[in-house]
Amino acid sequence: MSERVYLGIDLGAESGRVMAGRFDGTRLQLDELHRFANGPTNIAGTLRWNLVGLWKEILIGLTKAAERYGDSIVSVGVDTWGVDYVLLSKTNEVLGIPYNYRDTRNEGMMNVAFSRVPKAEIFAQSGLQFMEINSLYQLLAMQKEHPDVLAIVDKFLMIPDYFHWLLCGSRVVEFTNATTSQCFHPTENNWAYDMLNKFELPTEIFPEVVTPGTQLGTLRDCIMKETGLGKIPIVTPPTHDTAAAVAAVPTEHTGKANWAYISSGTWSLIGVEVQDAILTDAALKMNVTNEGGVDGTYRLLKNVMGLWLVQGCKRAYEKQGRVYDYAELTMLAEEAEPFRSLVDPNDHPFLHPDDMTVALQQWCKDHSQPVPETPGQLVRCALESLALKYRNVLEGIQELTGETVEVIHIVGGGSNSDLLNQFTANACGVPVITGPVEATVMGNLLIQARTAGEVESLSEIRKIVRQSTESRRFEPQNSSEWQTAYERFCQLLK
Ligand code: LRH
Repeated sequence: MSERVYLGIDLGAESGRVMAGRFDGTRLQLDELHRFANGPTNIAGTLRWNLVGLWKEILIGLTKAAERYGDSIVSVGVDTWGVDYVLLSKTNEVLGIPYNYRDTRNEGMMNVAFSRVPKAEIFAQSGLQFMEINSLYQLLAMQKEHPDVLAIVDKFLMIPDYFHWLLCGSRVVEFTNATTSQCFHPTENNWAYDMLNKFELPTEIFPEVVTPGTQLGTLRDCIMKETGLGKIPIVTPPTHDTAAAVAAVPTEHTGKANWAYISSGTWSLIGVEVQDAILTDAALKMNVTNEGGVDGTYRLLKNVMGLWLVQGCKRAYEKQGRVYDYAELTMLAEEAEPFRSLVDPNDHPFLHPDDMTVALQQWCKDHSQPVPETPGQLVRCALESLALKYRNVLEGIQELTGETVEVIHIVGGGSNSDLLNQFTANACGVPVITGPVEATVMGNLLIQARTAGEVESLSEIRKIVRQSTESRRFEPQNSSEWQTAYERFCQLLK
């Protein structure tokens, strides 16, 4: 079969890329066409996304795609992080500069929400873990601070949906990302209208929800002209990056929750794939989430703060003029004393501190532990704490499903950290299989290939990923030291 090319626009909180996937029917090979930086911009003390800047970079990437692959290009689709959104007026003007989920307007909004609709009811109608970053609390903050803007909103789109609108004019929300909003009902397969009404949010702004793999339209004429691309279809992938990554986990298991995944990057999303959302009291108590996946599956998972902790340390040192790359920080961590100090990575002070090193140090001080001083001590503290948190989350998830996890697949950029891979195997006591680093993009592209009729099923997608990439295996070591550390860690969790 001749090669066909799919384009994936993959935006992360730190960087974005336009990627091409060349598919020969058996293997998918990736080409990075254009990479660019991303991050929040401070606008009068608030954190916003520069979507116009990102769009400009995307157009550069699409132009390169047209130059390199021309008529072989089959379709294009966008994935990004979850929870954030764009509001459109009736005439498609963007209302307000879209917020970044770490903006402080969300602080305290969960408690405001619980005073209006009981927590258990919100969980029953959304199936989501309670995090102040969720779109629901962002919308409630907006209802409080900018009711005038909310009053003229015509459509709520999530970030990837907005880029799909830019590409082809569609005004729909894709299912997997809709489920990150905490506004989507986990069993009715529609927006949680009853709950939204109770919050007096305008329910008519929530558009039609489409499943991953839907063709949304074809490229706007003006973009064909600007980039040199043809009238290609816009096909929505699982637009939530984590959903796309989970679709591309190279597991051979099907149907059972006996394998876990960690989609590892700025966040670590750790969980299992289940066939239906788990909405029990125990799930509510554990504060786990049911996010939508491909083919009606659910991702029963929890957000762990992830490599954000290390990225924050790196940034803090840079501000002081001390520049380290990740390899150096990892080497220093490897040399540092084990289990000197541990933190709960999900504690609020780590969500958006001014200086991550100070936040980690303060936490250790507050919990009567030795204060990590050197870069090695700080990064070791972060990585060991992440691995221990993974175990803690997995124990809860196994209780909920009643199934034992036999292997953990780590995918995404974080799977490049061998130290964290080994710590994860040690802490959790099961083998870890790593890769692909590019799971999100692969999930994005292979769902497009399925829409084009080149791939049949989710298990075939995973087989193609196995055929296209190498994985590595880490066996658990030092089990008694990690057991002692875990007992100490559990004492530190609130
Ligand atoms: C990871 C991610 C995660 C969300 C967060 C906002 O990139 O999509 O799944 O919770 O960003």
